[in-house]
Amino acid sequence: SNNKIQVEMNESSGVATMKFKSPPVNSLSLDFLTEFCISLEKLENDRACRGVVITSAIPKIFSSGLDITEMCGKSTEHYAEFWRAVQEIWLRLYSSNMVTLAVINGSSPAGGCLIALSCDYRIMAENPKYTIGLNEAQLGIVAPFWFKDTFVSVVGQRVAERSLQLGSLYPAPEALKFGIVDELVPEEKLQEKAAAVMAQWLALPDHARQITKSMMRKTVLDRLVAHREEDIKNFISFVSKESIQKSLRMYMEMLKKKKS
Ligand code: CO8
Repeated sequence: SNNKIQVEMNESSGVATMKFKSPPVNSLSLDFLTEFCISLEKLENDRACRGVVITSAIPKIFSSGLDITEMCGKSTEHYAEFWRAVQEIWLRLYSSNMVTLAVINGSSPAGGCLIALSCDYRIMAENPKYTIGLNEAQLGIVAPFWFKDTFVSVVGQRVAERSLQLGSLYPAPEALKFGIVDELVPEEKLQEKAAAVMAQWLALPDHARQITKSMMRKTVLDRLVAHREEDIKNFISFVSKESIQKSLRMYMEMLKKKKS
């Protein structure tokens, strides 16, 4: 499948726009993550592309995070393949040489929040109905150390510690207050603002910005690279526990009930 993410390249500005379009909620399935990786790699290798805007083509939702069905009732081999893909997209995005800008035009829980946190800058639609955060604890699961590291590097130890323990999902105004996002903009102004922010970041020479970025992010990246196989093993043993399977099933049930 090759249609879950739309990529448009603006040759004159050197900025690509990546739009998530995987109904109903842009959940990060194995297929989605694979396509995301390929799209990102293509842009990374395109010398004409200096920046990428990551946003959603689905109203009200940026991304609902990892596809929970990929973590329920599957084989050990499947869990390993899925988790490797989650690691891969984070490693690529967090270490990207391009300027990465998250334009968060809807709710962005858990893995969706991780994608946004991994960018260089975040602007969010000014709508208190849209929430963002690492809510893993609410599902009875634990955000992996590199989710935590990424979060700490954006908001600091105290906000990360409290938010992770409570699994807090913050409405946009609170997300701004706690530094999870950098700016709020009325939804209809998001594109205009994104172009202005990109222009500001691209006004500098690439090499100085790239070296600075990699200096800032190296420790956090190296920690996963050094423990990648161990992290996959941990994920498999955690997600295979009957108690965790039960928590995930109950959470999916809760989502379905909330509907009616
Ligand atoms: N995965 C799979 N299916 C999902 C997910 C998801 N993350 N989110 C929603 N869906 C499904 C719903 O079950 C529903 O299915 P159906 O139509 O069959 O009933 C459909 O998508 C539409 O969902 P909603 O009706 O809930 O749509 P709304 O527009 O009302 O709400 C939300 C959208 C806000 C995104 C809402 O669906 C929601 O809160 N989803 C759950 C988000 C969430 O908590 N994600 C966490 C995933 S875990 C993660 O990303 C990190 C895990 C780290 C690993 C830890 C080690 C084990």
